[in-house]
This record gives sequence, structure tokens and C-alpha cells, in this order.
Amino acid sequence: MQILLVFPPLLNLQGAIAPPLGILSIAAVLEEQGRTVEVLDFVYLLSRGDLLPSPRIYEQAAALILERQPDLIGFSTQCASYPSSIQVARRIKNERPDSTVVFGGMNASFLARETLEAFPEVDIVCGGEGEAVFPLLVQALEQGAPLDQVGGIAYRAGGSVHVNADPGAISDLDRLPLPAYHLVPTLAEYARCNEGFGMAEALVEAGRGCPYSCMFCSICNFFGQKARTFSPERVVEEVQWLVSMGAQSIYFTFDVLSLERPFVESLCRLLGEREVSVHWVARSRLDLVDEALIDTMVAAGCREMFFGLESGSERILGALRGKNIGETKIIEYARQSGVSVSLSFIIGHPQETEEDLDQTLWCCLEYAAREVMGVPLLLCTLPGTDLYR
Ligand code: B12
Ligand code: SF4
Repeated sequence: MQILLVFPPLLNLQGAIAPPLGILSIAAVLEEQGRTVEVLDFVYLLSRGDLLPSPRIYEQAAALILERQPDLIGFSTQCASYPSSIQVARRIKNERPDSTVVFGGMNASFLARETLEAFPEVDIVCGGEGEAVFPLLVQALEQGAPLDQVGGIAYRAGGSVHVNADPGAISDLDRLPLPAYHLVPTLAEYARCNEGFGMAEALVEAGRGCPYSCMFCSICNFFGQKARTFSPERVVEEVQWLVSMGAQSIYFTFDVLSLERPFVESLCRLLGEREVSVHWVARSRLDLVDEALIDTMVAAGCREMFFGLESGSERILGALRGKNIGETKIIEYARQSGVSVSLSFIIGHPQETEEDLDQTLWCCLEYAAREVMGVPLLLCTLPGTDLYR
């Protein structure tokens, strides 16, 4: 069976692009099992100018997929790339009705039933962590086995949609093979698309999940509230491997990197012991860092930190359940330690008044005056969040 995994078209105007880690991780598991798999990253092709943001973009994307003659096409869907995924899938099914179109990733996982009810071009939704579910689906399709045995998928049968029970999160992340980077262009080729952004960046998973439950966030419901980490040894092995392939910046995707202090301390110690000299980026919460931890992270190469400050209004902060912002003095400490700090703010909360909005925008400007980047984002009602429910 010819398998093709697709990172759907979306013009990324907000920053550097990097290889799509989720599907590369799934591809690595399939290859470990002896299967052949291909990956097409349309975000890369668009950034490179090989695909143009024209009215014919969906036909062109579908043609590039069909050229590879896949039997099974897996789309990695996020909220923003969902419409383009549907458009491309539609054209594929028109041309090759016998191919199987699978949607995976966060958006499809939370909207499995709705997707199958609304879009005949999607055959199966593969929910949750793809490394666990997708290979079982492939096996069932290869053997013509009944799909009711494959946990975590949703499919149509007998005129209705069936949603199988979720098999649960992967407990031992270290068992996952290193992502299949050989299936996409090199990091240097990705970096060439990042003109103006500089470095060749690679994403590295340090962990999954988050114990908090901010009302606007889907991470805690997708990867689970029990955070799981890879071992620091495994994370550093992956970082060293990527550096040997030309990575100049490592972006840790784990949303709460400093959740477990011993974990991040071990990670930093190992990076130092193995003399890994690379710029890295952390995402965390302000209440999960202090001066000593920032010193440790900076000594190990951390040069950028992302935190959610969420609002300049105390009233709105109160409404964002689960968000204890923590001590903001630490922002200045991180900046003075040589870290480029970015803070995200959410505007458009249902209870927000004009005064609350002004407070948030002022807060952004005040930070900007102190060389801290404030990023105001419009509140989005994402499937899988408490806000959506
Ligand atoms: C790095 C990152 C980016 C990078 C992307 C770089 C890249 N090439 O991937 C940049 C900065 C460009 C970016 C942009 C955006 N991002 Co972003 N990003 C992330 C981040 C921090 C890490 C993504 C990652 O690699 N995770 C690790 C991998 C292993 O997880 P994964 O991709 O989800 O894949 C797993 C499963 O989803 C599933 N799966 C995924 N694909 C498939 C496909 C198949 C067939 C199957 C079966 C399974 C499957 O299996 C995978 C392995 O377990 C996440 C937060 C997070 N912690 O995940 C947000 C996140 C994915 N981003 C998000 C958003 C909203 C965006 C933007 C829309 C922001 C904007 N307003 O422009 C854009 C859209 C970009 C796009 N192409 O769609 C949201 C998505 C929410 C949602 N419900 O869809 C997230 C979850 C952040 C959040 N908390 O809200 N992002
Ligand atoms: S916003 Fe951050 S802290 Fe809040 S639930 Fe999402 S990942 Fe966790």
C-alpha cells in the first residue's frame, strides 16, 4: 500500500517554517515496521514558491499528491489548515475515488463525527496520537480487517458514523523512533524559505500534555492533563542529531517545558556535559520559572522564551480559569539575562469591555518599550476547549 502523509497548504506569514514534526514521527513508526511512506509538506512548497497562492492552488496540490499514486493519504489537520485540507481531499476523491483519505491531527480529532457527517471526501478520521493509531489502521486496511477493532478512529459504515473508543495516550514516549527527516527537504532548504528569520530551525518534542486547563486551549484535552516527558537523554540525543544535520535553532514544542524542575535541570545539565552549543526556544508559564532556573536554562543555550500573559486586565485574567500568571518581574530578569521574551495576549474574550481591551493593548506597548515582544491574538473558539463546549 502506497502511503502519503500531507502537511496541508497554509501560507505561513508569521515566522520561520520547520519540518512537520507530527507526521514525521508517524512516518518513522511506519518505516520501523517496514512500510514505505512519503511526506508532502505544502507549507514548505508554498514558502518556496513552488506552489502559488492562486485560485488553482487546490487543483495543483491535489495533482502533486496524485502524481505519487498513493492508496492512502493522511492529512495533518490544524484549525487553520482544515478548509484547505477539505478542498484538496475533495479533488483527490474526484480523481481517485478508490483512494482512502484519512484526517488526523488536533482539529479532526475533536471534530471526528462532524467531519464525517459533513464531508464525504473524508473516509476515516484517525484521532489522538498518530504513532499509536495510524499504523493499526494501515494494518487493518491492508488486511481488509473490520475497522471496529481499530481504537481511536471514526468511520462510516451502514449509513452512519462509528466512533471507536480512544486507546489512550502513549505512556513511554522514549519508545518512539526519531522522526523521519529523510522524507522532507533538508533543514538548510527549509532555512532558505525563512529569509529574514535567519536560522535553520527544527522542532523537538520534550513532552506532551499539560495539567492546567485554560479555557481557550486544546492542548490539555488533546495530549491529556497528565504531562509526559521524553527522557532528557533522548531529548538531547535528538538535539545532537539535528545539530549534526544543520539545525541552528531548536524549538521545544512542549508547552510547559519547565513544568517538572528536575526534568528541565537534567536536560540543561546534559546539554552542557555533551557540549551541545545551540540556540533553543522554550515555551512555558511564568509561574513555572524563577531566576535560578532561568540562569540554568540560559547557561544551556536557551535564548528565546514564550509565555502566555493573556491579558492586561485583572478582571479578564480572573475569567481565564486556570491561569495564574505568576510573578511578572521574572520577565525583566529573563530579558536582562539575554533571553528574547515573547508574551502572548488574548483579546476578544466574551466578557471583555473596551476598558479591558485598552489595558491589554497598553500592556503590550509597555512591554514593547522594554524590548519584550507582546503578541495580541484574537480569541479563537477552538474545538476541544472548554470555551468551545
Ligand atoms: C510548532 C508549532 C507551530 C509552528 C509550525 C511549524 C511546523 N512545521 O509544524 C508555527 C509557528 C509555524 C505554527 C503555526 C500555527 N499554529 Co501552531 N503550534 C506549534 C506547536 C507549538 C507544536 C506543533 C508540534 O509539532 N507538536 C508536536 C507534534 C508531535 O504534535 P502534532 O503536530 O499535533 O501531531 C500529533 C497528532 O496531532 C497526530 N497527527 C498530526 N497529524 C496527523 C496526521 C495523521 C494522518 C494522523 C493519523 C495523525 C496526525 O499525531 C501526531 C503525533 O502524535 C503546537 C502546540 C503543541 N504542543 O503541539 C501549536 C499548535 C499546533 N498551533 C496552533 C495554531 C492555532 C497555529 C496557527 C493557526 C497560528 C496562527 N494563528 O497562524 C498556525 C497554523 C500553521 C499550520 N500550518 O497549520 C494550535 C492548533 C490548534 C488546533 N486545535 O488546531 C496549537 C495546538 C497551539 C495551541 N495551543 O493552540 N505552529
Ligand atoms: S495555555 Fe498553556 S498552560 Fe494553559 S492549558 Fe494550554 S498549554 Fe497548558
